[in-house]
Amino acid sequence: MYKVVDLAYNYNALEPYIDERTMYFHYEKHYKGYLNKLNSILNSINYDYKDPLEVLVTKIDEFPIELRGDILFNAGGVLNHDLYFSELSPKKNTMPVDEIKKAIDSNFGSFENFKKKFIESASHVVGSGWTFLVLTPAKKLEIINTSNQETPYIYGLIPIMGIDLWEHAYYLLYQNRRNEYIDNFFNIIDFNVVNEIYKKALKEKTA
Ligand code: MN3
Repeated sequence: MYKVVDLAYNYNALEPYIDERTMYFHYEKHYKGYLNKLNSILNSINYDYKDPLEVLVTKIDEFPIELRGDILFNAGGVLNHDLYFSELSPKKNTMPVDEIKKAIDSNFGSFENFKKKFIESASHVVGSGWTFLVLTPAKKLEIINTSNQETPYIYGLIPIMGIDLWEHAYYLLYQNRRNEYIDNFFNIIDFNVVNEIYKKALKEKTA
């Protein structure tokens, strides 16, 4: 079975930017919901869990056609939330460091320019979806939006950082003020973690 990634901080640790109730429901109910649903579908077909999840989603045509949509949705939900909950922290490492700093500067000109583009992209998501910073097979950084729980891995892109733009991620605290949630994301993103994810991604072979 695929496993939950532990939360490295308390539900209230990201306040005032994300409140305790939102974190509790988001992690305990939404995230674990995707994971439990995915495992239950895969158990129903006696899947052997041979591949890491980011590989499974690239082999979706090996699964029964009637299950592919639900598998992709829930696997994407798990992958996206594994990233989201790991990349956030109350530690205030909110400025790019080391390799990710160099890469952001060379791909976007400056952190300020990157941040502006990321926020602008996020503001264009309609309905439920995500904005991601991804590493392309050519080792470039790009910003993309995806719908629902679509994971960048299905396009051969490795997600480096991502913001959850589903209402369940912000509505209890922000209601309709999604732009405030997007701006505040930059007060709780941990670039030490993003840097480690980036360095790991550089070593991986993309699809
Ligand atoms: Mn979510």
